This record gives sequence, C-alpha cells and structure tokens, in this order.
Amino acid sequence: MKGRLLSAFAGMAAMMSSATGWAQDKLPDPAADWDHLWFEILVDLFVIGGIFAVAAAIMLIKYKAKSPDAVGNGPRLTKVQALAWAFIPATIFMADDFFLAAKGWTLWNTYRTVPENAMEIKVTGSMWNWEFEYPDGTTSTYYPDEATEADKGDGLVVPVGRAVVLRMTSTDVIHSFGMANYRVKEDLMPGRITYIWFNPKEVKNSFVTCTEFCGTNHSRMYAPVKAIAPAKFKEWLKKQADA
Ligand SMILES: [Cu+2]
Repeated sequence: MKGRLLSAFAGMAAMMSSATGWAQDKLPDPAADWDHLWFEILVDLFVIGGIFAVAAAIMLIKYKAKSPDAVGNGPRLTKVQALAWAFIPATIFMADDFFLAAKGWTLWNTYRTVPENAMEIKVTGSMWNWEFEYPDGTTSTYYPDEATEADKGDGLVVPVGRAVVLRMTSTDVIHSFGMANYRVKEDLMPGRITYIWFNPKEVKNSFVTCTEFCGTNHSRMYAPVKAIAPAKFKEWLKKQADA
C-alpha cells in the first residue's frame, strides 16, 4: 500500500510537470493519456478488488462457526479504535479514487482545449452519411453502399503531425461521431455546433461510426478515417479541388 501511495504522489508530480509542459511546442496526445488512465483504473479495480477478495476469503475460513450454536467473541474496540478501523482504510482507498478522478478531469481539460493551429474540418451528419468540409471548401464524404471505390468517396482524410478539430452539426436527428482509434466521441445536434479534436500522430487507416441510434441505416453510417503524410494530404486536397 505504501508503494501505491508513493507511486500516486510520483504520478501527481509528473502530472504537474506535464501541466507546465503545455507551454512547450508539443502536441498533447489525449488518446495515449486515455489509455494510460484506463489502465490505471483497471489496476486500481483489480488491486483493491483483490485485497477485498483475499480478506473476505481469509475471514470466511478463519471465523467460520465450529458448531451451530457457537457464540462469537469478537475483540472489544474502544470508540477511537472503531472509528480508526472505519476511516483509515476508507481514506486510503478513497485517496486513490480521488487521484484517478483528478486525472480524469485533467484529461477532460486536454480534450476540451483545442491546440493552436489545429486544422478545422466541418462535419455534417445526416441520415445516414458524414460530410467533411475542409478550410479551402473541399468536401469529402463516404457512401458504403456505392459499387465502386470512387463513388464511395474517401471519408475523412487528415495529415499526420497536426491537431485536427472537427466542428460538427446535424441536419436532422441526433448522431454521434465516434472514433474508437482516437478515443473520441461527441454528439451532433441540429441547431448546435459541437467539437472534438484529435492528434493523428501516425499514418493509419481507421474509421468513424455513428454511435447514436439514428434510424434504419444507422449501422451503415460509417466512414474511413485516413491519416496520411502531409505531402500526400496536399496532393489529395488538390486532386479533390481539380475533380
Ligand atoms: Cu447517425
């Protein structure tokens, strides 16, 4: 437990130094931070869960009634001892919960703070399609049911190494833009503009799915998300403009 507390303090110190690290020209990586926090929550659940399971098993065996009419003789605790037994363990376990909750808020802050110079792409959700509009007016979309790749479209294409902010709205019902790979999800609503940002740090093909049931073709409302090299992205944009 001492080791856990120490590592908790080390974590807090690391968090503070990473908070000052914001000033440096380094792009935050919310997806990696999300994974890190999720791992810590799992460790927390299993370690604390394990402690309670072992303690429960030991007490079940050790204090099992030897005969049906056995009368227990538990230790008599003073008021101070009883309170200490209740509050000290509770404080230790709660400290870890508060620590993880604080980390969650810190991560949420990262999610809601769009880095400067992020590329803005407008996203319009409609039954049942995503449309992406780039700063130069280029649009891209994806229709999975079309016969040829060309007719389907490219979906969301982004250059690596730069933050991308999506400003999103819907023309009809509530949709939700979910990119599991980038650990982001946000609703789109008619009459409102919502946003998410992500950091495509490596060349990778992933996809976006609608994660809010929005009618009969909800399950067909997906599109590829292609993070490509900046030079290739430039080429792609130019090709779209020429088409
Ligand atoms: Cu939808």
